[in-house]
Amino acid sequence: MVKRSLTTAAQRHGIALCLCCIAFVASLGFAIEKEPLQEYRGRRERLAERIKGNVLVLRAAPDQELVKYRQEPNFYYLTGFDEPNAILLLDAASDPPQEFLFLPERKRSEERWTGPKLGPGSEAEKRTGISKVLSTTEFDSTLKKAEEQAKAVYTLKDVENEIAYLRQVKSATEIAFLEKAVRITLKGQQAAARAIGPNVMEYEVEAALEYEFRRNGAEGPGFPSIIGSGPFSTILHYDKSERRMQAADVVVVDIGAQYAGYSADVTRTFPVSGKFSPRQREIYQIVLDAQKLAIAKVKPGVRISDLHQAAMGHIRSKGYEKYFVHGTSHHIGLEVHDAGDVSRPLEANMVITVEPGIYIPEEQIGIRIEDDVLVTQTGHRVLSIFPKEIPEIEALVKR
Ligand SMILES: [Mn+2]
Repeated sequence: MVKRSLTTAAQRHGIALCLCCIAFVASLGFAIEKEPLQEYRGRRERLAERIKGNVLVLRAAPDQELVKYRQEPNFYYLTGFDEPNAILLLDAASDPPQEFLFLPERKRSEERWTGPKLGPGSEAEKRTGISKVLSTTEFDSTLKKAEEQAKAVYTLKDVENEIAYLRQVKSATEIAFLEKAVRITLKGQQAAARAIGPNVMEYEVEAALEYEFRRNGAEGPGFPSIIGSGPFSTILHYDKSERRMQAADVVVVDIGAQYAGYSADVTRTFPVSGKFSPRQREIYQIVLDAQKLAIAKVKPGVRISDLHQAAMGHIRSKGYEKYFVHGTSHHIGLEVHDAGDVSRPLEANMVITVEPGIYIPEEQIGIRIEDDVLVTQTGHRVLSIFPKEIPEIEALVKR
């Protein structure tokens, strides 16, 4: 029984302090890792430079009930702010440019459902590093004032390419987040290999690897896990995981953990029995050699189309051109198929996948091998160091 009447003022004070502590911990201690605030500020400054004379209005993703909140990636990239219904106003018509973040006023009754939110004011200014954090009720009048001297008012659509250009080259912290996402993904691959076997359901493999994701601190999969065996090994984005694996199958495991908002993307193809058939080995080796040729090409100045030509050239020379039906590379980052112009030559600190594949539906053989590769000043560094030679892959399944 709660003896409310016996609570002294001092105790009430203590309880209030205690609740404050919980709120404090909830808002700081358990938040996902962020980059240093000056990193986000630097991006806003670079963007302001690119849209000089104009005003930009960017809106955060709205809240949805019973759906895990995901901030709009461009908004997150510029602010590191992951709560709904905020508005960023970048006034690049002023000299120097000014920036405002507008937040809804806190509503204590709603916070019973949502947990504490950041409201306008000095605490938000400190936590976001944005110099003015005002109430959303002040947005209209602030915009009106900024508009007076601006050439145009831009929205996300107008600046998407500008932001994508910045997003393609990763900061040191972004690379660290991606490395962590990759490390967790590799634990998932290991768990997948352990779980694979004849008569096992694909969803058991999915459960085993996603368990590793979460218990190692990932937010979850960055995209629906692909565990495709037998005929489904040839379906590129099969994500149902409903099939019972058969001893003669290969199984494509294309997965990526998301850490601090950043998603890895690593694929291995395993023989369900622990041993490839001669025909599966033959195809596997072609894909592996093609992948190695493409990875060897990665360095600043090279284009993704050059990597594709390297992989495709090898696959074509073996007569399987028509079975290689997708691109070889894409950028990864806040989105697993990250934003940006794919024809832009590679630069240091970009992170891409290299993932050729051969898919022969009439033989129910699909093989894809995918690694995540950091472009360095002089060449590249493979982030996803994980077995991929035939004997190694077989040994992983046999355990
Ligand atoms: Mn991929």
